[in-house]
Amino acid sequence: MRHPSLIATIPLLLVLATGAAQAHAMLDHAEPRVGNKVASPPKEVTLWFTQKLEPAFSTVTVTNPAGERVDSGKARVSGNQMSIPLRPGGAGTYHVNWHVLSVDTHTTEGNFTFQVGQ
Ligand SMILES: [Cu+2]
Repeated sequence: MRHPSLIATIPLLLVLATGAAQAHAMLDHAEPRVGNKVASPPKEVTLWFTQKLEPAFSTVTVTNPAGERVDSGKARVSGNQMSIPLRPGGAGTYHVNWHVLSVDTHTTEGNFTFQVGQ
């Protein structure tokens, strides 16, 4: 009966795999800062990640308070940094959605908001 010891090994492997997964590119910080309020609409949004990104498979979209896309559609990726120009979109809550492929070949995605107004 060797099965019980084999089964006992599987949870350990899962724990090790999860530990490795934490090396994925996660959002480290952003400008405008996550959840923050800025006085006027920013000209671009910049995101910094915990790992270098693959430019061809990393995207970010930004919508204004009316739900309209205000990003240029063309993100610039340099190392662990991704920026995208914005056109003005009024006051209120902006939504940023990002989807990136890191150099370790894992994809991650997430979103955050920032506020524009006085
Ligand atoms: Cu990873």
